[in-house]
Amino acid sequence: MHHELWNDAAGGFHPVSAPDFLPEAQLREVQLRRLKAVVGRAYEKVPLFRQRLEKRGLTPESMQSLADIAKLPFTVKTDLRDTYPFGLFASPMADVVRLHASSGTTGKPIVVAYTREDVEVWAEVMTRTFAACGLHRGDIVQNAFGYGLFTGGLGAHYGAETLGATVIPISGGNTDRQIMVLRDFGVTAICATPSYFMHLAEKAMEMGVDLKAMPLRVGVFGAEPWSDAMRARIEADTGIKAFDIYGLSEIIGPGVASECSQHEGLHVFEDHFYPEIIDPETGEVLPDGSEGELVLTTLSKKAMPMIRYRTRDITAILPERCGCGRTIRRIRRIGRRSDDMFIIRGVNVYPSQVEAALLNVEGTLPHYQILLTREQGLDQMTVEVEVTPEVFSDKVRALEEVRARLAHAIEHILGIRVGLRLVGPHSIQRSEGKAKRVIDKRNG
Ligand code: DLL
Repeated sequence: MHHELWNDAAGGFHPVSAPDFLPEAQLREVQLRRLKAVVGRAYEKVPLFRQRLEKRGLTPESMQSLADIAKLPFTVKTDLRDTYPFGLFASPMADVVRLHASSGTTGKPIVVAYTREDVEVWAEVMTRTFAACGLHRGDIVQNAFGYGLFTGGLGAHYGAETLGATVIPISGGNTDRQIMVLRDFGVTAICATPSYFMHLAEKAMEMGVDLKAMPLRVGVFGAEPWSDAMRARIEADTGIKAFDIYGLSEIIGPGVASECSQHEGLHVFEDHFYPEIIDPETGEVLPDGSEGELVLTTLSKKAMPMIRYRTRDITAILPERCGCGRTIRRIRRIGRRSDDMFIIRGVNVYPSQVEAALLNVEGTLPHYQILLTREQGLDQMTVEVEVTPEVFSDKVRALEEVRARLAHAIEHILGIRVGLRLVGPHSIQRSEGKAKRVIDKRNG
């Protein structure tokens, strides 16, 4: 990798992102070549995968076209748990230069591995991510993704450095110090979970630090769902442009997909990660444009190839060509996972629906939690949401007005009435990383 290849401050065509602009036929050729190689590698090195192929009478030679990928078995999260910690590695430990882990909610974490080459590919896709978000050499990037076993911090770090930007590896948390650094170091871009950035922006406002008057121009946000309403709030409150980036540990970490200047879906770096959309019930591959579960195959990973990994994230591949000129396909922003739905009185509810309803009501702050309880055998849902100091201090009238509007907005979207608790600013616990939106106390 050579520095002069990366972005310059002038913008325009960036050699760094050249793979984003490959003619389609060439892109498909690259994908097929890499698919054959990765299936060969997994077959040779990963017993679980070999057994599954043999069961179906498949060999790596069965991959004659990209469509043949649909013959391959899926990989799911429990495969990682069942082979904990290193059972799916395709490289000897001597070639593994990095491990990360994702905690998950129950039991053992899942462990993921990288060879030196994998780390380079990761830096490349994160560089392409930042380029798509309009960053370049000369930018000063405050990296508030957590450093550690979480992939966010180090993934963004290598990408920003490779781009030639200046990285401040501040990690998450210690909000007062974040604000001091942001102001004193002339930060132009920040990476964080959107919920943590909202918290930071709010704190800055309280401290009398006007983010709109700072050089801060771009926010690179991901690792959790955030609605368009949340984006609108962030941009209006801080004067920055907010970009959505997507990824998951099992595939590489951040760097799987990124928005571009158009903000109309996220480009998948599909020369490295092959996307499919399936019907989550039947497993059948759906045509571009249909909504379903995103399935990803790593095309170049060495230490831990993932074949048809079921992400549980619900989205669609957008078939149209993007206005930015990139030829790599886009996915729609991810609002929900197939496993974060809950059922209240027979109605299917996704947290993202609640968020959309809340944020459209004036006087609310983008900090909320959904509480699920069971009272006398009946499921209850209570939405706890913060309101602005003005609403909160004006105890009765304003509060009642906001409550009525919220109740209406939620009933309009969900079709049911839910409990509401309006609380003052800072009442809901803040996270340095992913926000916890749903607290389910129904069992135990
Ligand atoms: O969250 C990697 C990452 C770090 C992505 C920093 C973006 C920025 P995990 O901890 O393994 O990895 O969690 C992956 O988080 O399957 C999605 O459900 C969710 N997720 C990640 N990005 C987004 C996003 C990282 N932009 C899981 N929108 C994924 C919605 C997201 N959900």
